[in-house]
Amino acid sequence: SVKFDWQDPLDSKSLLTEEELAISETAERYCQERMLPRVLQAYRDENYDAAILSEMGELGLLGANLDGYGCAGASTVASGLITRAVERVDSGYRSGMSVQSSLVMGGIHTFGTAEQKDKFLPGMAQGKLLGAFGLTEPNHGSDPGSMETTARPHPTKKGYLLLSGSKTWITNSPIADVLMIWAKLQETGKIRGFLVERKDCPPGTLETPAIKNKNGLRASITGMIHLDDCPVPEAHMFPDVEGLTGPFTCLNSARYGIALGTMGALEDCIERTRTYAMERKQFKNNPIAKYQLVQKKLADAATDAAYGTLAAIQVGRLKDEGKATPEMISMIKRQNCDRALWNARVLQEVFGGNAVSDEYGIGRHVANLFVTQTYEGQSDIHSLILGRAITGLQAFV
Ligand code: TGC
Ligand code: FAD
Repeated sequence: SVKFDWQDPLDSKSLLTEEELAISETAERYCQERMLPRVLQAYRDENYDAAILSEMGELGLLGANLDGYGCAGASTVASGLITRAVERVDSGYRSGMSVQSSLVMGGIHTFGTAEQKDKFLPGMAQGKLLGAFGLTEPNHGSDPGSMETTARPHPTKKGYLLLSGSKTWITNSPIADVLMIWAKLQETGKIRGFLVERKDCPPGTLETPAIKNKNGLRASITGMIHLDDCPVPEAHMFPDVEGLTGPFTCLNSARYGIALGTMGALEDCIERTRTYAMERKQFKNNPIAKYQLVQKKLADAATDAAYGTLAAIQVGRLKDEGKATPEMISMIKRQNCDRALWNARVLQEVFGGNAVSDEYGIGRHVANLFVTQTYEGQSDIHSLILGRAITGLQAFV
């Protein structure tokens, strides 16, 4: 007879292919066996272990939905199942891989020349070459179209441009070998994408200081990027893409990964809360899991995780068929991040005073999930993207 499975209430597994199930299993095993044991200390020390990316590379988990260059060529849903496995452990670890896989590798794969792809993608797929994605600036976050970073022709060196400006809140920037920088061509004012290689930057032209003392996403490394007349060969500019379409196309993939990823974090919150509530006894030796108010919290969270997962699988399928719109991705990114954060905050209550101890893990997810609601388009910005699509009226300005 068919039984209700509280860990997969709407049987999302039945929608997955054999290959997707196998990739998901490999990712879950790696994350639980190799990542989970180090996350608490990493979070306490605010220390990102870059070896994680090379370990994931060895397992074929980076850029998994890309074809060629040592990538697995799997489906969009498969890549989302990997982010879900990683984010079940920690959103910061998922951040490190989202930037590598979706933003930087995905951008090079979509917009790069044959030479750029050959040069960067195989090393990035192995996690030996690390990437960062520089869009946000100190004065322009939700509105990247107003960016101030510029690229001007090199006055003396033919075939080179000079990049100047600052980017902030950039995941992986302090450790990245390749920095994808979005800047306006001084001549045209149009946004273009550049691949800056740290090893080729003369001293003083590229600085990437870490941003320390974060109160969320502490297992991920975040920093700034300062460019001071940093020379970059014209051959490292994406040849054809112009305007915000470039960075936003990369963001479509990364936002998709976050939508399924946050469901992993929420599922971990549910599992931790259920375990705790079954063991913790109050009032006549009853487990607190027996009380209706606690059960409602678990029911709400399990429902949101199940709905969010199904919606993300549907959008992933449409994406592979070329039928997904950016608004669909805004919808699942916004909804899944918001519901994961809301439920995690409510489930935290079940732990009573112990919620304050980092050993229970729930507080770490709550702090991380605030960040997921903020980056790659804050939820209210996604509301406005949806509102514009619904009414035809834009409310940004
Ligand atoms: P708008 O007029 O809407 O669009 C400008 C041009 O861009 C095109 N476009 C898209 N193309 C592909 N995919 C999308 N999702 C696209 N959205 C827009 C659009 O067609 C247009 O093209 P064209 O040819 O007509 O010029 O531009 P706007 O300036 O009015 O934009 C407004 C808004 C709010 C939608 C946009 O600026 C926005 O999404 N803001 C949020 C910023 C954001 O998401 N930043 C993310 C930074 S990266 C990051 O956070 C990484 S964290 C990673 C981690 O650690 O996991
Ligand atoms: P602001 O744009 O100043 O927004 C502040 C508030 O105002 C938000 O609530 C927003 O919704 C609201 N708001 C703004 N405009 C409007 C409007 N028109 N109507 C209504 N409300 C509005 N960026 C990168 O480029 N690469 C990265 O790798 C990266 N990694 C990150 C890692 C971390 C840990 C964090 C915290 C951020 C990262 N970001 C990265 C930056 C992130 O994308 C931005 O923080 C985000 O886009 C919001 O921009 P902002 O912080 O400047 O906020």
